[in-house]
Amino acid sequence: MPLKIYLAGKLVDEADAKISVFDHGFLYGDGVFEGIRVYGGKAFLLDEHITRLYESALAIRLEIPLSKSEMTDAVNQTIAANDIGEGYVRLIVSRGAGTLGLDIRRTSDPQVIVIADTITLYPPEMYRDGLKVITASTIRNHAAALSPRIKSLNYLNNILAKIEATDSGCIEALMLNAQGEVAECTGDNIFIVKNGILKTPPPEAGILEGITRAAVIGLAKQAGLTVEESAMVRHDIFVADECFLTGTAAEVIPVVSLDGRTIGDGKPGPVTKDLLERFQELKSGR
Ligand code: PXG
Repeated sequence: MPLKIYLAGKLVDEADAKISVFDHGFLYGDGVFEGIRVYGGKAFLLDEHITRLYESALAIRLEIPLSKSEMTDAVNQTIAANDIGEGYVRLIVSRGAGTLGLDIRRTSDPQVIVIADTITLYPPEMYRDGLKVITASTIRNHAAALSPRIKSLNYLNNILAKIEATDSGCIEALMLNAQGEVAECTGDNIFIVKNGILKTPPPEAGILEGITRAAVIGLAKQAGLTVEESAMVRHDIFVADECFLTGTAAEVIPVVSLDGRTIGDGKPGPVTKDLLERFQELKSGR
C-alpha cells in the first residue's frame, strides 16, 4: 500500500509528495528533523521530540508554521492514516523554496513533512552478542561551527564517519570531539559502566542530546544507579566494564569491542541487560 505523506497541511499519496528543487533543505541542508518510534500505534516520547524539533528550529532561526499542538496532531494523523502499529516517523521542517543564495530572507513557505512507515530493525543477534565499534577519523562537528545539539538536515559529518564504520564492517563508529574526547556515535549516544557507575559524555562534549539517552538516564536513576555526565576519552571505554549505545533506531544496544580492544568480558554486561529490559518495559507502557 502506498504511504500517505503529510505535506503542506494535507495527507497526500507518496507519489504526489513532492517539494521544490529550490527548497533550501535540498539545496543547503537548511532545515531540521526528528526520527520518532511508534510502539503500539503510539509515537514514543513525542513531546520530547517535538520540544527538540522546535529548539533545533530556534537555533537555526527557522520559524515553524505550525504550533506544537498542531505538529503533534500532524504526527498522530499520519500514523493513523497509515495504520502504523510498530514503526517509525520522520518529521522534517525545511526552510522552503528560495533563490539560489544563502539568504534566508529570500525563502518562503517552510515545509513541514511527516512520513510514517515501518522500520527495519537491527538483527536480534546484535542485541544478544553486542556490537564491535571502531573510532572514526572524522571528528564530530565543532560546537562553535555547527552545534551537534541541532538535529539539522545536514548529516554529512555523521555520514562520513558512518562510511568509515561500514568500510570496517561495523554498523556504528565512535566520534571524538576536537579535544579528542569521546562525543557520540554517528546516530547513537554512548554509555559505559565502570565500578557500578553509569557514565556518559555531557552535552558540552558536543553531542546530540538524545531522547533515548535521557530516558535511559532516568531508568538508571530509578534503578538506583549513580549516573555521571563527565568528559571521557577512548581509554575509559577500553577499560570499562560495560558499554552500550542508545538511540531511537537502536534503542539500547551493547558494545563489546572498540578498535579491536575487548570491553569487559566481551559479552553484554548485567547493567546493560537490566537497562535494556527496563527500556523494553518503558516502551511497552508497563
Ligand atoms: N546522536 C546522533 C548524532 C543522532 O543522530 C542520536 C544521537 C540518538 O538520539 P535519539 O534522540 O534518537 O535517542 C541520534 C539520533 C536515522 C535516525 O534515520 C537517526 C537518529 C534517530 C532516528 C533515526 O538515521 N539519530
